[in-house]
Amino acid sequence: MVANLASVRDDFPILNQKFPNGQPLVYLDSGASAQRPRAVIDKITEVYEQYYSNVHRGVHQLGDRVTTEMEAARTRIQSFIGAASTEEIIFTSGTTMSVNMVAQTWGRHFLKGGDEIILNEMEHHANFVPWQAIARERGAILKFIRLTPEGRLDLDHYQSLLSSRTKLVAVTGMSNVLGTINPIAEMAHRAHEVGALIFVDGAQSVPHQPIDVVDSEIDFLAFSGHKVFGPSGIGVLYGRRQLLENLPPFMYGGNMISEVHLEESHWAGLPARFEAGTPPIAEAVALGTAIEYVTDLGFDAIQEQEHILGEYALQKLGEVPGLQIYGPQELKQRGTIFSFNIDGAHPEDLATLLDRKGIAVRHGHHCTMPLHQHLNIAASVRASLTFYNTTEEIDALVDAIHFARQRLRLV
Ligand code: 7TS
Repeated sequence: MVANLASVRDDFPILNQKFPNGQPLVYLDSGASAQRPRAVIDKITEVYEQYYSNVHRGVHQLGDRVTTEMEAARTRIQSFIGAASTEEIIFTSGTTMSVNMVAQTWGRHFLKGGDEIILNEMEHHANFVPWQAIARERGAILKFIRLTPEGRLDLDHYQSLLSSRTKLVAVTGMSNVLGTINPIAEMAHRAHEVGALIFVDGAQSVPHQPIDVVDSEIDFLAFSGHKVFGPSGIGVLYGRRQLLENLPPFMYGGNMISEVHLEESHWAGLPARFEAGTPPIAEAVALGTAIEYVTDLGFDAIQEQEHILGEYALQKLGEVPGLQIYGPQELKQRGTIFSFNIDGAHPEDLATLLDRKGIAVRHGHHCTMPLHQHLNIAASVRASLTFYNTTEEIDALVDAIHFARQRLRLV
């Protein structure tokens, strides 16, 4: 591990456990949900033990303190993603809600029949189905950027799809299956040249790469707390202020209004207009702690460690007979998400046998059915790594794969 990450595993209590059979946990499923450091767990306890109450309501001291803490989290998130203002940071329940929020507000308000939305087959269903649904409702048309054989977006094809009919490009920063890192700034620039907006699904990219929404010209960005070492049930929607100001509310109720009369109501300003009801309070506060943790580690150190892991995983997995890794084979175009199949092995059998050795991986379609259809496979096994993983864990994965191959009589 790189120097300043040497003790990082000790920050994550769950990682240092052994199963009843004595096997240590090898957690290779951070793409589904990452683990959280002690600081985040402690922060949640601190909220509940010391100042829990509702936010943005009473004048009492607890309410004041918890509101200050939640707004401090918002400020941290703002500077973490380079947003111009805290008013552009909306707490949601996660990426899925963030996408639905924009699809249901922007989409319903601005999309007309014949307008086009550009998607692609590597998107997670969360950044796919909401657009499909609103497009159908509004009579808009979906266009799909072709994937290259190695699982990257074909940018020439993207360019050919862009026109004055394009209203939105929805794209993931990093594929949750192929690991592909998409050229967001370049894509945003091209979208803006035809007057379209770009919606970036940062669920997988935000935990691994620095992002600057202003420099990269991102209009909307979504990400989830639980994948960025924070709590589940909380996430973020970033929207450029001018866009958010022109959107109708998503949900109606408390906190999002300025005045309510019997026949009509008026909406609060940003970000409250999009935060109806009581939010996940401790989760929002602790998301700020998770962001602080990542910021303190620094993306230089995180990426250095992930580079070591990525090179090692590509090499070691590549040596396993009959194993095919999907997505770019070169690390500079991908993150540390490795989905694979082994000739003759069913992914579920493989994942089950790996679990016997204490290895936690995911199998299935990973909520990317169009991608699996494109790859002509029903399912895959996925090992997703992050900075707290080690090369020893990759060795353990490979050993367990050999064990599975024997059990499945592939050797
Ligand atoms: N977008 C991407 C790229 C994702 O990987 C996921 C979750 C989501 C959106 C949805 O995030 P949520 O927090 O709202 O659920 N991906 C995965 C996964 O790959 N395995 O489990 C969840």
